Amino acid sequence: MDDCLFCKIVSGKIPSDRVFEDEEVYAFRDINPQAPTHVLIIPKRHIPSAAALTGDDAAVCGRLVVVAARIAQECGMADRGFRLVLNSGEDGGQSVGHLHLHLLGGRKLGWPPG
Ligand code: DGP
Repeated sequence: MDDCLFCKIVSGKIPSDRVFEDEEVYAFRDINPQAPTHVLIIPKRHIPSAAALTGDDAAVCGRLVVVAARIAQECGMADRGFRLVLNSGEDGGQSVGHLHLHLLGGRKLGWPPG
């Protein structure tokens, strides 16, 4: 997708602070961190949102979660805990139209979300 911000990050047209990359998944630090550790884990293939997911996306979605857990372990957050967030659509607070899983940790997180 030529006009997608996160596709441009995956292709390197827009710089990012990369944390992890494989054939399917890219992870990078959020530009506006909401916690001491705030990483976005995204599929390299353009998927607009959680609302657009189909059965064909099951494997890559599982991969996003596994990569997030691995990053959490590497950042030393596995014992104290962390949060995975997937915002979808306007009411869900999604501001970038490319599926992304937030990994947040390094502080006590409040609940419920705003
Ligand atoms: P959401 O609101 O769930 O759609 O989250 C989008 C996140 O993307 C938000 O936390 C800020 C982050 N973000 C937006 N633009 C950029 C960017 O250019 N670089 C990086 N690293 N993060 C971005």
